[in-house]
Amino acid sequence: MSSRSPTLAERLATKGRRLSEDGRFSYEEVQLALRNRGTPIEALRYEITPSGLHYLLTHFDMPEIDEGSWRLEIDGLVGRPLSLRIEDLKRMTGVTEPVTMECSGSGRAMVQPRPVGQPWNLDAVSTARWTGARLREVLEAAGVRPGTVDVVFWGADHGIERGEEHTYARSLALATAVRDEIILAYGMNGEPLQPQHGAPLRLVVPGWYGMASVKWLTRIEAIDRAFDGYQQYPNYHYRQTPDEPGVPVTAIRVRALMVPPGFADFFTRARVVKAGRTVLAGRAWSGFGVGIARVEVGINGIWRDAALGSQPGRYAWRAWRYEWDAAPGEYELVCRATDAEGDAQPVTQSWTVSGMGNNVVQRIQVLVRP
Ligand SMILES: Nc1nc2c(c(=O)[nH]1)N[C@H]1C(S)=C(S)[C@@H](COP(=O)(O)O)O[C@H]1N2
Ligand SMILES: [Mo]
Repeated sequence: MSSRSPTLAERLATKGRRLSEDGRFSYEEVQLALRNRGTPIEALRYEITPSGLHYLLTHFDMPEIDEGSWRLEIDGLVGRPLSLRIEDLKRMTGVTEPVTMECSGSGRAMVQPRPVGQPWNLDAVSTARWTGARLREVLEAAGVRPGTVDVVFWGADHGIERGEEHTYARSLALATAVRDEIILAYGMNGEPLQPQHGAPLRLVVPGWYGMASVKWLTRIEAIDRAFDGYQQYPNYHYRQTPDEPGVPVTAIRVRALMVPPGFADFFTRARVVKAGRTVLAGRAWSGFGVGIARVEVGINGIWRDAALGSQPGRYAWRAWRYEWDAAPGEYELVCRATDAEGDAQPVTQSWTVSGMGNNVVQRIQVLVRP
């Protein structure tokens, strides 16, 4: 039997997602982790994440866009196709909304066996104040025609993912696309949108996992069928086996995170806390604008309710805190959120082929010293 190593063309045509065989992180995963950074978990302190600390997830390269000649085309099943400049969008009714965005892959690095891909720990979540025009107003101006099923949002970035060459694009069903909260954003935290977050214009779909919020928008297309571009299908589906159709990834799943107390060990991130009164604090959120009903803190297996605090907007996270009288010893701290619809975070992790939607509780190892 002759064996030769695959050519580059063969490697680029490889489909499907691999599982890590030995649990070790590969060079490619480290490379992705460096390109797509998370928010340092202590930045949960800020109700609005400073822009430079907002997590990033870019599948391919940031595209090169000349903002002078850039246009947003609105076409397909519309009565009046439009070609808009940023100034045209700025003349429409402006909205600013704080939105918590989370990547559906957050938590993937903790899944066993681990699906190989962007190896997020728990750091792919941030909150920004997005400013822009309402998508609804733009769709009304273009006159979306009857028979429209999906509205497709085309980015400017192009590449190959698991053997499929495509331009990044996602769709929303028409009934979703016309919802008031969806923003065509040209501003972030009071400043112009930066290149890594999709300048000059991105979609922001509050309450959905981040993949829906298409960056570097160039075209909005109304079509008479369900869109089946790679990032819509097969990607972003929950599956137990690679061959099943799966369930689309949509709403952010309920989660609470805690700012790790005390100080860190550089390598393990384990914590050292001085005995006495210690404030445990963090933020909790859920998808589709569903509020947070409860946050519990587990201290070596004993659960207590945390106090809920401020929430800057319907689609943004909510603060919580708990005062812990820490006695010397070794602890595992856990936090768990329940939303207003009764969905609670699992204490043991779920598994999917893609490692998406893993909202298992965070666990922090703490040494309390006298
Ligand atoms: N055009 C385009 N839009 C995109 C992506 C992308 O790679 N290309 N990544 C998506 C994913 S998976 C996430 S989680 C969010 C991340 O947005 P951010 O990088 O501004 O935090 O953007 C989404 N929009
Ligand atoms: Mo994502």
